[in-house]
Amino acid sequence: MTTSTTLTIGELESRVARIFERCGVNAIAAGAVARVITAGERDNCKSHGVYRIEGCLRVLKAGKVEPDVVPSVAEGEGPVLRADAKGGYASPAYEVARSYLIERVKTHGLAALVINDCLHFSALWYEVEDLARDGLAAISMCPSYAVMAPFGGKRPLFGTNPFAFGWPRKGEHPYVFDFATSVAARGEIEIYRREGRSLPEGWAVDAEGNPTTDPAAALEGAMMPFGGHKGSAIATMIELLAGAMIGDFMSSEALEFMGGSSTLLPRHGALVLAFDPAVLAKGRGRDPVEDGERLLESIVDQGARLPSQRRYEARRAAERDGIALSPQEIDLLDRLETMGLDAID
Ligand code: NDP
Ligand code: PYC
Repeated sequence: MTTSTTLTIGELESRVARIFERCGVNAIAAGAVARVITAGERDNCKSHGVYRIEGCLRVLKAGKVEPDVVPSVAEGEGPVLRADAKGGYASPAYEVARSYLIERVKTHGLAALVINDCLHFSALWYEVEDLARDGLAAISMCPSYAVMAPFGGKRPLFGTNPFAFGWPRKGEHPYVFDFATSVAARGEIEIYRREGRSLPEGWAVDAEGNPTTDPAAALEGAMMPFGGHKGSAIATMIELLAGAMIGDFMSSEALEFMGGSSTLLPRHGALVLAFDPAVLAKGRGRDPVEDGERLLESIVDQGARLPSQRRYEARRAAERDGIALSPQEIDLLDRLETMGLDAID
């Protein structure tokens, strides 16, 4: 019989931070990475929770992410804020830049945070929800590494290119959606492989371009965009805005940088756009957040659920009951904590 072990959110976060520090990551970065991974597990986003630790450390062992850098934010006053992650993980760069970003949005009504040269492994809802809690509307996007074919094609070109949006609400959790522009996140396919399950039809083609439901063949072949030509176009936009436009890698270059292997997490840039609704609606005599509220309530009134509702429910449960981890997950944490990078293949 398999019995799970329950940790509090704080206990899990401390364990994850200790693992990263044990592997040579400085305390600032280890704390930021632990927060985002723990938040993923807390909200039952399994593909970006504890599961991600091994991937993050594999890149570290391969020497493709810098463990001991402190991200910097370029000086200036304009609406474009540039953070240099210096080859480290993306989460510390976001944490270092967030208060500057909010200040710029308050000054200009809108601002863009450009993060360059980061190892991005996390769920994007984390940042847009955080900004929406400060009363801002926010959009976040990044390329990844070339594992997805364009609609009508069969060869990997785009990343799974996630896109997230956050909107502030009064007295409620922010409205947040966040999805990969592939049919599913790559992390999901890896979890199917690990669990020996077949993929649903239409998620991927194998290396010869034939449709496959075998996760291993899918990982060797190409994933498909969601929504056919529509997802493909959004993925293209993300390559352009959060790759070419910010002077950073697009997904094919990110894959090349990793030596062509999609077993390592990708290094590239990221773009976060934030808006102050009160400034953009100024002089119109309307409250955009209240107007938004009417829309969101009308969605729920029809019996539909809002995106992130599942996540917020999982969070409430985790805050009340803790986070249950499987024996395999606990074993992984134990091994990483005692052996550090020696526990990574
Ligand atoms: P999902 O398909 O699991 O979820 C997409 C969104 O739709 C979520 O906001 C989800 O909310 C919402 N949703 C799901 N079902 C419904 C429903 N019935 N009604 C209303 N809303 C619904 O996401 P993906 O698998 O595409 O992506 C998973 C994660 O992977 C994302 O967090 C993404 O950022 C991350 N990712 C990160 C990458 C990176 O490079 N860093 C690359 C690719 C993906 P809820 O969560 O509440 O179900
Ligand atoms: O799940 O597709 C994914 C992913 C790629 C990089 C980080 N997550």
